[in-house]
Amino acid sequence: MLKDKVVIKIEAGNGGKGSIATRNAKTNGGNGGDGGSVFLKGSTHLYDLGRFNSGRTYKAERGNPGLAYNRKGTDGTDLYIEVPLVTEVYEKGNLIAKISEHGEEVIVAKGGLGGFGNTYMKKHDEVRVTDNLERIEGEIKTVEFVLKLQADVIFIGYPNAGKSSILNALTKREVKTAPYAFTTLDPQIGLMDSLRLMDLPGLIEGSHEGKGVGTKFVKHTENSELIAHFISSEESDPIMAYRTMKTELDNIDPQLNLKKEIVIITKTDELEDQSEISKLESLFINNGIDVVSCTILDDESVEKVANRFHTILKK
Ligand SMILES: Nc1nc2c(ncn2[C@@H]2O[C@H](COP(=O)(O)OP(=O)(O)OP(=O)(O)O)[C@@H](O)[C@H]2O)c(=O)[nH]1
Ligand SMILES: [Mg+2]
Repeated sequence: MLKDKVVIKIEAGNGGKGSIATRNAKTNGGNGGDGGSVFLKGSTHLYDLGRFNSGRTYKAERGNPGLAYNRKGTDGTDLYIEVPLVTEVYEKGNLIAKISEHGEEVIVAKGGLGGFGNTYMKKHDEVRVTDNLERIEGEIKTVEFVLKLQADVIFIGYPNAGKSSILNALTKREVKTAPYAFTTLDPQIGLMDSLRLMDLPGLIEGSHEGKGVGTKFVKHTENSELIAHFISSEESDPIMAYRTMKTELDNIDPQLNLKKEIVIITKTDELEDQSEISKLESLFINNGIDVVSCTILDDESVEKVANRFHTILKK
């Protein structure tokens, strides 16, 4: 199952203690190093929160103590945790961070500062001598990550229509494909240049009532712009198949039918007579519906699909 929620603990490093070096009766201790902070970093290479174990603690390094001869202790290394897009971070129910871009870095727990060594203290009268060993503790938080998948194009269609096969052909994904219904059980994101494509589990009449694998995934379709309706050229009545799907979408969430759309006729290699392709396409064109046909066996036809996505979304 798609892991879209997880609760973990994050701990920034404590600052290192300041030193009161006394060698040769000289008071020349250095400051402690600063503790490492915890950052989240957005990555398009991750697709869910599966790598996080609920309850695990993710720690940045502590700062090291100050040293003699006024040497500062080394700083603790920051911890960078890669998260998929878009990850929202909640602490006690409040949204404290949202990571929406690849490479975006957000600090979620600050490392503590190192304590003052006595060399520093001598120069700064305002600092009380008793402060010298003190260090500041790093922040510790229990946070919830909530994944909100986002895509520009969502793939809708009956099971077995060829959605995942096209996702794989257009992106670097290797989503499982198989000649039976409901191979895909969770939304799958793939990146095609700057476009994010989302392959969804197959829909059937009655999905909105929980038939098949249901429609739990629909919450991830909110921000998408374009619906790609996948219809196999093996369908006996492609227009009817399309209309049935539109009605199903209305029942699931009427917003879905307000998005831009394109029909993708798949598996054209299965047609005995290739002139059937343009006949199938005109069925849709005559109804004012944008259409493109393809087969995963012909790279050029897959390229055509990619170009249409780019043209429609102008990206
Ligand atoms: N001949 C041919 N077979 C295809 C083509 N595209 C997909 N297939 C096959 O059709 C079957 C179903 O493909 P999938 O990509 O798994 O279909 P899906 O729409 O993702 O199916 P679900 O995940 O069940 O909704 C697989 O056996 C594919 O190998 C195509 O262009 N030509
Ligand atoms: Mg699939």
